[in-house]
Amino acid sequence: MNDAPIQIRAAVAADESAVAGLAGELAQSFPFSRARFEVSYRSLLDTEDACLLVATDGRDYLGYLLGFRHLTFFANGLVGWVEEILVSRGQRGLGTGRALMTSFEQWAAGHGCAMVALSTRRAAPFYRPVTPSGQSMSVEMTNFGPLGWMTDAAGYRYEARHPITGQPWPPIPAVLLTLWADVTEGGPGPDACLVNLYRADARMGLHQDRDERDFSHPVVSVSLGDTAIFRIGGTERRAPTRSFRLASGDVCVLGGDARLAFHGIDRVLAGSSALAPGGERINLTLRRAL
Ligand code: MD3
Ligand code: FE
Repeated sequence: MNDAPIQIRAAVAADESAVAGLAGELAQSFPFSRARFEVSYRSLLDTEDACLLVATDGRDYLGYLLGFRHLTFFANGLVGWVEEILVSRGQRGLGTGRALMTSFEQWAAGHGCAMVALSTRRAAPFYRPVTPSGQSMSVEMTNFGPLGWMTDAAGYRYEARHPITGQPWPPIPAVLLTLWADVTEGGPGPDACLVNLYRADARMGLHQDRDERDFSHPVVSVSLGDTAIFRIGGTERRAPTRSFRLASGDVCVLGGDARLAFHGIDRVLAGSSALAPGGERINLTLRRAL
């Protein structure tokens, strides 16, 4: 293990073989062709609107990023687009991907781009869950982590796979694991992270979170995008409730007596944040399911 700092730089001709090795790791939809790679690599190095970055630790190649800038109507001009980003197996979770993205964001900003976007084709898509009573929820959901919360006709539970794609949930992002460690008092880390998406008129009725095995572990919630009107009461449904606003960036730790409190989202104030254009709120809840 080499813990030399990660270096990001523009790729040069001499990086060709190393990048070919990495690109072969990423290829899934099309069989990798070394001959075609060579032609593309050389052409990309001479393309003004292309940005090819390599990450190294001074000894090994850790990953690469291939991005472009192009004109659009929706952003009134140039946007940056990440076409390919790969961190070598065995080098993941160490910040290389973040460093590549940060460098590309700097390149894009310096080349007149209004924003940077990337494809999430293999990410776990949001879906609309159905309650055991057959009601479709207004909140859309997906999960990160070894386990994800879900509901369907068979009931509320944690599952290892996405109910629509059958794929394992993507890993919990490292920043969220760090956040959990920072705001909780030791104990095991989260094994599930429910992601709730509130678009126009979505809400969540008053409920308790009790599908986890051990209620002594807290739930940590992160709110992003539009502000929500959050309601929380006592451990009995009929107990009085109080309302709070949950704004973008707010983090709540629900532990102790609050862990089994009834709570819900009455409504979302559309347009209160510019984070998610078009009026959206995302809430992430980190949990220990097992
Ligand atoms: C209080 N989510 O996913 S987050 C949920 O904003 C959920 O999407 C809401 O309730 C949302 O189950 C509220 C704040 C929160 C999360 C978990 C709690 C409050 C909680 C668990 C126990 C008590
Ligand atoms: Fe809840």
